[in-house]
Amino acid sequence: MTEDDLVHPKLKAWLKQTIDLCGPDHVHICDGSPKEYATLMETMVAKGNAIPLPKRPGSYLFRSDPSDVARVEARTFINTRKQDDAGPSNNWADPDAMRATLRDLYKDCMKGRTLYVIPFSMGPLDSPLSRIGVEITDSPYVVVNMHIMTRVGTAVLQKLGNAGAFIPCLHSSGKGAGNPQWVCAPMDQKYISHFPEENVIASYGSGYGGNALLGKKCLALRLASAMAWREGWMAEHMLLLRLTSPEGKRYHIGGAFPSACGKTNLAMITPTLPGWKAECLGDDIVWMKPDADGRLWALNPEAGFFGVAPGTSRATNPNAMKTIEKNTIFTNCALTDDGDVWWEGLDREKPSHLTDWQGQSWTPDKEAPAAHPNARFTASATQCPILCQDWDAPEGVPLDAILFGGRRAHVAPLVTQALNWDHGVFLGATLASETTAANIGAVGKLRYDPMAMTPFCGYNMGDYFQHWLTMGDRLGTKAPAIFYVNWFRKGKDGAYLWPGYGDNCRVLKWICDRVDGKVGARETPVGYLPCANDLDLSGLNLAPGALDVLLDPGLAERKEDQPQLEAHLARFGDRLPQRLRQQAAALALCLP
Ligand code: GTP
Ligand code: SPV
Ligand code: MN
Repeated sequence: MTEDDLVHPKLKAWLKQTIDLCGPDHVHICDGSPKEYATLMETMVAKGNAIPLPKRPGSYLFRSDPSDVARVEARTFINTRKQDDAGPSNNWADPDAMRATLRDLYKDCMKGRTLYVIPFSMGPLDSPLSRIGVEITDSPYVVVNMHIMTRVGTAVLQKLGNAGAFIPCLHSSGKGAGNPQWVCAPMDQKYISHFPEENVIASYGSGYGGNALLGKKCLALRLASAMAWREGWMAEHMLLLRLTSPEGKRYHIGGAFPSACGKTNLAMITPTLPGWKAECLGDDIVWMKPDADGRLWALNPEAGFFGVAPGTSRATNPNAMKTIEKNTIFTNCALTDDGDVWWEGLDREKPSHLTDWQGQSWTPDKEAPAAHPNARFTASATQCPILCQDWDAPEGVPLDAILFGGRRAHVAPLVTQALNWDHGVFLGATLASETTAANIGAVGKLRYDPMAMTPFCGYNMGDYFQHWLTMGDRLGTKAPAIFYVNWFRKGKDGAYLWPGYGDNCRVLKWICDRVDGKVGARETPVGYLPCANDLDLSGLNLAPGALDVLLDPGLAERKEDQPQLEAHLARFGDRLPQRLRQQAAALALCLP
């Protein structure tokens, strides 16, 4: 297929304009076929960009430039006409000024390269919730990743016809001659730019993950959250799973945790409690819409997993390990001498010799990790052994519970249930978590990350809070129950108090039983907490005293946190809903 075969006048015009601006040598319209994927991989192997992994059929390792290893929140922009509409949690730029800046950068940026046109759908093609995007990129690495992460190809163009709506997503790795293995621009020239008022994305200068695979965070979260606000649905940074009890009752649970805080792991959980069965529907993004009866239906718009490699092992996440046995793209993992990938926390002894993520010889005496902490795998959802058969049902699945959670060494208990929807929104709005390597910046620093959406909300977060409240009003008694979880509480010795992973099903069981009104809890100012004997801890050996800490509402510590919490909420000024002010005031009154 060539440009001339395109029948959509708007798409054709945008492509022509982009060719004129970026000046590529060739143009390739992607059909999404396995042959296209294989050909691109062969070319990248020939150039030394992709390293075939003989131990894993159809799998390849890529190494990024050492400066381009994660999302770049500091270079991510929401361009609205009024700055206040982007809100205090986003970097803002005037749309016209941003367009001018980008035009200069994009000018002839694809000289000597091929321009790829990727028609893709977020969500199954037959779903009313789905949205179509077209990504133009000069990175073949992006093309192969998009093949896995989204639904790419000719069927998408057919659905578009000659008048269908699509979201233009322009990406270039940037001019820089620098690293022949991985092109990218210097930090101050990277722009991950969003125009929510026009539904346009423009990304320049980074080839990594969410900066470059524009269907993911840029479309399915930043633009989609703004669309959802305008149109009465929700786009959230959530995993989605189905849990079936020993009695055969199904529960659908969505969970919003910040980046690298456990969504993929919970989405693929292997429950340690006998009789409980988990099935994965999605690990990063959920789109949700209420039906006429007031139930909230949830759908994963992606088609693959772009998961954190370090920490993934047969012990912690056997389902992910099976998912990535073949046909997987690995980025910034270490390479073993016999041609397999390796990372810190993999269920094996440290090899005596590796090639690290930067291509250097590595031995265990080295201090630096062999894999980058944000090393990732890209694998098709269909390879997950516990993928739920309804994962691509066009209407989604009805949601029973929503979890918020983060990485918090102190304060936050193992689990609390919100007292009601408003209180749940308050728990989400005050989610605090220690930062991770998923963004370029400080790691381990506590920050407020409302609903795990700080980097992904495409509009004023005060309005976003109001949207959550409004959705609750609409859902009424059918609204999912809201919980706050923390797998990461630490003891005095700095070790995790809770085993996590498969044992998190003990918390999920309590959650399901709460949804059914079957199990006890005690009411505290921060929500309903299980009493020790409300949790099924059979067969678990917690350290002495650990449970007391895990189930402590942490009121004294919260008192210390109160000034920061108030400052966090105050940032949203008069866009902070009155109902959340009331929640904060109610909590303050209850603290010692
Ligand atoms: P993004 O893809 O960045 O959005 O991350 P995510 O939320 O999907 O996080 P993921 O499940 O990949 O987990 C990130 C890291 O946290 C990995 O190193 C995991 O091993 C670790 N982790 C996940 N769940 C648990 C848990 O229950 N307990 C502990 N201690 N660590 C966990
Ligand atoms: C995250 O950072 O939340 C991710 C990885 O899921 S990325 O796609 O790079 O955003
Ligand atoms: Mn994520």
